[in-house]
Amino acid sequence: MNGKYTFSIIKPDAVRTGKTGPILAMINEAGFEITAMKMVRMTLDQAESFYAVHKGKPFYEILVEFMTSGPVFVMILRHENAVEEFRRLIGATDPNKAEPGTIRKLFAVSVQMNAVHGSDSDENAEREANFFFSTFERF
Ligand code: IDP
Ligand code: MG
Repeated sequence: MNGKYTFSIIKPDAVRTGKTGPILAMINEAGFEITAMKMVRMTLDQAESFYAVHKGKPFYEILVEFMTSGPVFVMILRHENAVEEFRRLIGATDPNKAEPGTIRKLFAVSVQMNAVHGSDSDENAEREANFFFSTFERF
């Protein structure tokens, strides 16, 4: 896993509480280049499809509900070894287990409302980027 791109979402909790700016600043300071970005309100269909790998897990339905509860920022980020480096920057899924100084440690309010999404593999980064962006929207 050493691709140059990853895909991220600033989740509804963080957008709603005005954390978009501080999170983008951290992403920039960590050396990631934003190569695509837009604000969207995910439909139920989109959220179900985006999180289809989690279908059947106990948190799936509330996750889908949460992710459609307000607008999010979706983006494609470029960096050497992007997937792994970005996962390091955001920290563990559960903010209580996230390293100090990570985005989730600083901005997440719970395991569910954990401020940001980051792809977990190059394959998923590509799939998730294509889910939201056409080639004309990528720079
Ligand atoms: P990740 O976002 O760190 O890759 P995943 O296991 O892929 O974590 O889970 C996707 C998202 O589902 C998490 O970011 C979080 O919002 C939510 N989630 C995961 N586990 C739980 C849980 O145990 N309770 C509630 N929500 C969860
Ligand atoms: Mg995941």
